[in-house]
Amino acid sequence: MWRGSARAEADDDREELEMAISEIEVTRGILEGFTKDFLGSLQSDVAVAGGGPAGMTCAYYLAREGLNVSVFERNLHVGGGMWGGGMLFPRIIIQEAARAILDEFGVRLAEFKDGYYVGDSVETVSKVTAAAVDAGVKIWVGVSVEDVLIREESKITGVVLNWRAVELANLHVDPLAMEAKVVVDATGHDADIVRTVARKIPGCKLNTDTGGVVGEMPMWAEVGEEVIVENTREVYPNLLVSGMAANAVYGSPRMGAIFGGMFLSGKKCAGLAADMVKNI
Ligand code: 48F
Repeated sequence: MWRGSARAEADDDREELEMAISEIEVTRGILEGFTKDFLGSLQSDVAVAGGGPAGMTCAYYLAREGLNVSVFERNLHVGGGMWGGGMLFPRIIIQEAARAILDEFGVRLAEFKDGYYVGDSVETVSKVTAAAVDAGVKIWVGVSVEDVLIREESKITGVVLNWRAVELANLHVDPLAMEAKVVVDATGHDADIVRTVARKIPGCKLNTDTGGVVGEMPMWAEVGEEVIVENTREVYPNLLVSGMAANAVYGSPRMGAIFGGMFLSGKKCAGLAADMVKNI
């Protein structure tokens, strides 16, 4: 019965497919669609570097408030460290404190021990991504944030972008730039953007105990999760740090495949960024 109706539908689809197809129109659609969206993001409220759990959560809450927010992800997919779960077992662990955020994304979690929940990595990435896109986040994949825009008063005013493919091929190609009132470093363990700022701005003093990037400590999940929200801060004028990058910058431990802190950090970061945008 089902197979029969599926076949009938497939026949209908095939008939509908019988139209003249122009490669030029395919090309036009891609270029025009991309250019329109790219121009719409040229002067945004918040630019988020990194599309892992922290960056995507941050972007989602900002877009939900009606802000213009872009996520730049150097891979061809968002999700960061979620896909691989723990040691390639595609499951992530969430603790009670972060459950409400995952519920908001519609991710199904199973409690396997008091306060510990397990979620499917693929489902989590997919639903977080869908929620972010539906909220209005613009996601740019295959794009690396290679630098920041800086102005006299030592403020970060945007991001400098290039294709990841250009980076990998080691080609000498000058980048393009996008303006943003606030930039978020959600690049994970590398804390790529904060490190770039520390390296390139003469006499740069970050808002850390040492004035520089302290560096990540070895794994201690309980402490890492406890301090990550506090570490989610403005580390340099107009530059916030979220997720594992926050622990790396402030010298706190990593935590492995427990992800609650990443979502909580992303949500806190959205609140900080929204306040900063309002006050600019
Ligand atoms: O690594 P990632 O998932 O960071 P996160 O959101 O979450 C950390 C967890 O995945 C895990 C953990 C759980 O306890 O410790 O590691 O803090 O996502 C960071 C994303 O940033 C991208 C990178 O490809 C990854 O998807 N990224 C890194 N540098 C750049 C970048 C860059 N310069 N430009 C664009 N994307």
